[in-house]
Amino acid sequence: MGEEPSPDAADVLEPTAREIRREVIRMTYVAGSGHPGGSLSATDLLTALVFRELKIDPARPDDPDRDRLVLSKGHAAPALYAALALRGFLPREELLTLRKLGSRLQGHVDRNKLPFIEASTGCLGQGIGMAVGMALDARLAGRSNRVYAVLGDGECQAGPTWEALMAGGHFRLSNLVAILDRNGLETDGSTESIMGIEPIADKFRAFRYHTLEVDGHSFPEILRALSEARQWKDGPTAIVARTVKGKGVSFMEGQHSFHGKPPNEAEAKRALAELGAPPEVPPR
Ligand SMILES: Cc1ncc(C[n+]2csc(CCOP(=O)(O)OP(=O)(O)O)c2C)c(N)n1
Ligand SMILES: [Mg+2]
Repeated sequence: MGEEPSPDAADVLEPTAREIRREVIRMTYVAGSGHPGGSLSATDLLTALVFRELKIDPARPDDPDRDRLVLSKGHAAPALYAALALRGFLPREELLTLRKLGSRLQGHVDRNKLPFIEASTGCLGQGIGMAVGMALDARLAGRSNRVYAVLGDGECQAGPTWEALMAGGHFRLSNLVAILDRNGLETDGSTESIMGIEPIADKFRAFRYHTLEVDGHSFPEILRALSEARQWKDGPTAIVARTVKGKGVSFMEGQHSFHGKPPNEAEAKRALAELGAPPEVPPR
């Protein structure tokens, strides 16, 4: 149902995603804290959104008709900051101020600090509720903008998520897309060993979401699903994106230990080399 993405979509987006991943490594290394694992798993999803799907314009951050993105898993802030910087919403040099006192780049996204951060998140389980409110608001105001929420799979263990999702289904919010970063891991291990969320796609379906499952690192699959969501008029869409925590850095992939731990100097240099950059880290 979704239109085929242009054949060059991956060729264009992959170098951008790689650049975002490099920035995630540099930022968390210099900050000495932060969440590289869940930033790297969400990078391709955020790249597809920020560079292709969303109707947003750095020159008009307050445009009421802009699409809204809610990073419900707000700890993946480094990936969103890097994507927004590369898209022209903030100076690239500012990225290295992540988590510094007085910086606009807080450890979790803050809507009062930066353009196009639509909701302050980080307290898991709250973002989808705000996204549902934004989608309802758009409908009531007669605007055609769309609302996208990116959730974590550990986050889905938080109860408010389900009340909000239920409202989205009940009100048949076809302008709402919930995207699940299904990396299988949370802070201390696998979601299924801590508090299982499967069968997660069936749960979304039961909550009246048109539910699609994709490889969250395949741009053609992500873009096709987003296109299908745009065409689906009979309620909200959920996209379950299978991802790898730490994607792109061999020693972080599939490791929950890098959930909230930055790379040390040697690790950062190795990660940058794997991501095709000179193995040089900025001064701390
Ligand atoms: C309400 C709440 N409880 C606990 C935390 C601490 N916390 C931060 S990230 C995280 C794990 C989230 O796992 P997941 O959603 O799977 O994130 P991802 O794997 O995408 O990084 C937890 C428990 C929090 N931010 N908010
Ligand atoms: Mg997870």
